[in-house]
Amino acid sequence: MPDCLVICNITDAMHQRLAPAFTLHFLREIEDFDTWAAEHGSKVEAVCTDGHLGVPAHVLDALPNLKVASSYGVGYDAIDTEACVARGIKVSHTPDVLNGEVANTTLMLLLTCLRNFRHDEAYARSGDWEAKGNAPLSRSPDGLRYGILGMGRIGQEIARRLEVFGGKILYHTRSEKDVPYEYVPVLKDMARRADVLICITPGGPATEKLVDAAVLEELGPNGLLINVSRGSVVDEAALIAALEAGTLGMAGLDVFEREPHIPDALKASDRTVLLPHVGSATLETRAAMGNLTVDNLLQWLEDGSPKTPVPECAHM
Ligand code: NAP
Ligand code: 8YV
Repeated sequence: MPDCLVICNITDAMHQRLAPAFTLHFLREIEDFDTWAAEHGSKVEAVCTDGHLGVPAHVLDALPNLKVASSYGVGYDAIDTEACVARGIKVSHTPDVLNGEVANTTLMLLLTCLRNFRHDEAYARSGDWEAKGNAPLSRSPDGLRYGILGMGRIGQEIARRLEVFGGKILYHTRSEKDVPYEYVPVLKDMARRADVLICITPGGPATEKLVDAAVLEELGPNGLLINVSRGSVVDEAALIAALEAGTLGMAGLDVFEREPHIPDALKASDRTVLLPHVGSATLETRAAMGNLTVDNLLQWLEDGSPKTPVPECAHM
């Protein structure tokens, strides 16, 4: 049986399917990685990881015969695909099975912000309703202008759900898509025209700080930023400054620059709703992602090709 290094936490279901096919090594159980790698590193042909941990450079370097890296998540910015392709390592991820769930999370985050449910829940629970009267009014999602940054698998699922609000849906990507929404070639222009800006691009250098101080300024004092992509896509310092100055209305965030760290300024602000990167985190969706992560490794065992390689590895 080939050896597989498991970098991330895996579920029992994943473990049960992997154990008969691979000799499993768990990174979290290895006390001294260098000593372990000197003895076992050359035997390892597969790794199982996730979108947060990726494959750290020192791990990649210590596995000279690595052939496949299966990641439990769709975003793979934590994996150096260029280095993997150069070494002939096939990288796979879990597209599509989480589209609906991440879109659901996005809408819930958006509605929680607009309708001020964080405040209202505390108001009801604390007895303030009885003591002080009705809670303040909030904003309707109906008829707003929604700007979506990223119109891929998940962006399109978010757009479809937003249609029920009967507003205008704009999007910005590098290339125009075949979708029934208005393409806006310049991000700043879209931010100026939108009430809500939703980020759902991949992370990595190509999207780093795409949402900067200038974009946030265009979104404006009544604007709402929703980030469910990666923390790196938004300039967090500029976001904090805009929220503190009141030049941006509000932010709903599922992702952060240095996860799991969340800056105190974002935690203290009453203009934020914060989630601990739970876009896909339901039992059902994580089971589907876990199955696909394992399918990728098992299919690689069978015919040398994972089922859902990342685009950079599709030709290999
Ligand atoms: P996808 O199908 O590859 O779509 C990505 C979209 O982003 C495409 O429309 C792409 O269009 C656009 N894009 C890429 N680079 C861009 C750039 N520099 N400027 C503007 N647009 C750009 O990916 P997906 O499956 O929808 O997933 C998107 C991302 O969501 C993942 O990579 C991950 O980071 C994030 N995610 C987060 C969670 C969570 O739990 N919060 C869960 C799942 C996924 P162009 O190529 O034409 O630019
Ligand atoms: C996961 C995600 O939380 O799929 C992604 O890109 O961000 C989330 O679904 C993450 O990958 C950890 O596995």
